Parts: sequence; C-alpha cells; structure tokens
Amino acid sequence: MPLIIVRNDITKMNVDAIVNAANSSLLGGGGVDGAIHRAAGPGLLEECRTLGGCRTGEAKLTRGYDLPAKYVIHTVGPIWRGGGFGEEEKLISCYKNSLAIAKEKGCETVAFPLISAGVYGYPKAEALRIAEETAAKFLEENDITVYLVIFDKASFDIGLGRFSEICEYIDDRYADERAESSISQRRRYEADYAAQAQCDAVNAARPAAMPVPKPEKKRKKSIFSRKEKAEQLMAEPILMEEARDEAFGGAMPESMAGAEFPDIRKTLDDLLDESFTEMLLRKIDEKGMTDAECYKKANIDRKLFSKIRSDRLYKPSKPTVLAFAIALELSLAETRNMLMKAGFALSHASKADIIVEYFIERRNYNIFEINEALFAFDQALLGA
Ligand code: AR6
Repeated sequence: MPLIIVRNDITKMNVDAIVNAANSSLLGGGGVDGAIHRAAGPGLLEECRTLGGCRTGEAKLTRGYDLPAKYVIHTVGPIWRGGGFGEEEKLISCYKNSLAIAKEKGCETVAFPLISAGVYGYPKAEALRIAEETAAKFLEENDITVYLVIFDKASFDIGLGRFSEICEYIDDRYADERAESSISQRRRYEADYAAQAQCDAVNAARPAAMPVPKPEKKRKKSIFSRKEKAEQLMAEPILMEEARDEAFGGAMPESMAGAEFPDIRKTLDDLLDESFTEMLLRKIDEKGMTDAECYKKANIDRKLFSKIRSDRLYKPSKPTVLAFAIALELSLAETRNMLMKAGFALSHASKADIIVEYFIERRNYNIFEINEALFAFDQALLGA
C-alpha cells in the first residue's frame, strides 16, 4: 500500500490513527502536540496522565476523543544536537514503533507529522528522508496506507536548496514550450484532456467485478492514428531492437541486412496492437520483476494493480502510467511509448511532466524523491 505526502493539518485527517510528536512527559506542549490536544479535547490529557510518560524513540497509544482519527499514537522524537548523538536511529525508532502499534491495532490508514522537524530542530529534508525510507521499508511487508502530513510551506521552499536545479530545468523547458507552435501545443493539450476524459469514462462504466473482456478485433479508436503510432515506434531505436530481438532471438544476421523482414513487421504489428495492460505485464517480465515488486516500487495500491492486471483494456490515469514507467526504470523514449499506449503524451506544457522528465534523464527512479519534487511544485503525485 502506498505512501502519500499531503499538505494538511493533521488534526483534520480522517484516518484510523494520527501520530503525535510529543515530549517525554506526554502532557502536551506546543506545535503539533498542542494542536492535537486542542482538537481532541480534555479526555486526551486525562488518558495521557495515566501513561507514565514515554522515552525518546518509543511510542504509546491513546484514543482519539474528539478527533476524526480513532487513535493517537504518541511518540517522542530526538532533539537535534548536530547529528552525532544517535538522532537518526532514534528518529527511525519513532516511525518503526508507531507503525508497529498501528499494525497491532489493525489500522489501515495512519498519518504522521514530520517528527522532530519543528521545535526539536531536526533538519527538515533529513527528517523527511528518514520518514519516507522507514515507512517505505515497513510498507514492503505491510498493507497500510501511510500519510506524511506536511504543514508548513517553508519545508518545501522550491526556490532554494535541492529544488533550485529543478526550478531551472522547468524554466528552460517552459522556454522551449513557448517556442513551439501554438497548433502543436493545442494538439497535445487536447490529446491529454481527451485521453483523461476517455479514461475516466471507460473506468467508470466498467464495474470492478465485470469479467475480463475477450480481446476484440477492433478496439476503440485511439486518439493517435495508426500511422502516428507506427512513426513513434520507428523513431525509437529501442523498440526496433526489441522487435528485431523478438523476431530473430538476438542480433540480426549480417546477410539479412537491407532485406525485407515480414517477421519484424509482424512483431511491430503485435507491439502496435498491444494494450497498456499487456505492455505493462510484458515489461515486468522483461525486467525480471515480480508483480508485487513492480507495484510497490511504483507506489501503487495492490487493489488498483489487480484491477489493471485483470482488465486487458484498462485505461489508467497519466500519473499511474508514469508511476509504472518509474518502477520499471524506463528510458524517456520507452516512457513516451508506454504513455502513448494509454493515450497520453509527455508535454512541456505540464510542470509535472517536466519534473518527471528531469528525474528520468538523470536515471533517478526513486518515486519518493520524485513525489517530493512534485509535491513541492504543487503537482499531482505519482502512484498511490
Ligand atoms: N499538522 C501537521 N503538522 C504540524 C502541525 C499540524 N497541525 N503543527 C505543526 N506541524 P513540532 P517536534 C509540523 O514542533 O519538532 C512540542 O512542544 C511542524 O511544522 O510540533 O517533534 C512537543 O510537546 C513540524 O514540521 O514537533 C515537544 O516538546 C512538525 O509538525 C516538541 O514540540 C513537528 O514539529 C516536539 O518537537
């Protein structure tokens, strides 16, 4: 199950449990602790008094009282003293112990603030990295949805530090976009919108339990013509290689150079006719991944993956396609091709697309880092 970064006040989160960044007395304080006590009402403090405090790195459970959340898990983060006093291990323990309690109580959804990243002075980017890594590790084995709730915009000041390079990259690409003819820009916007609308309509019309449709001879018309698809395939040497490898089981014999290749044409035809689901499953096999490895790396919900798997003609959303492209570590050309299968295109008119392109170009396929950047620029996250 996924890890989702959201911007919110944690006291408003409608989840099974929220985590409180408390102090060792557990008797309330400022920051998120104060906000949680105010929103939960006096019953929370009364119960906290019975707990006998909590040591740094450990966690204790109470009810949620007037909060939308059923439980509050109180944990005590380390005070930042420069990094040489075991702060990282203690912070990891906070997340691990809180998640263990959430699991024990059967929670399906749990929301964390950035523990220690306020009054306790832990550097925010580091605090976020630890939160993500620890949660992601836990999610490899457990079916819970974890929300990381970011409250203050300052933690994601995009003009500064780690996002400044992405800022420049976006600025350069937007410049490209302005140079592009308005007709081709409009064509691309329209293609994306049409595909998204079609995707929503098709998915809405198909109930979850409906049997998998038999492969049809003629599928719904794609927004791309067959000629456009073929041109795109031909423009991608990697696919030509794929086709050649599939036809010849390896390198093409030299003696056949320049000859007519009906087998290649047949394989290209097969690739053209392949649906998004078929392409996804083929790529997972080719990468030697298991389904679970792929959807977890894509930060995709297991239920969504089985829906896609059982429906040959499933129409995914654009962030879902991109999440799989990242999990499969596809190149830009392959990513474009996978998007095309679902009727989308990468566009420099979209900040989100440029950000994803930035990471793919650098072969950085860490979906959480990509989502942090998307989050910082107020864009929809991948997967989840
Ligand atoms: N929702 C989500 N996040 C919040 C909220 C909120 N309503 N309010 C603040 N944050 P802090 P700490 C973020 O200081 O560093 C208390 O007095 C905030 O922006 O609350 O672990 C305790 O009693 C920051 O990113 O907790 C302790 O004495 C993060 O929550 C001490 O502070 C944590 O900031 C604990 O310090």
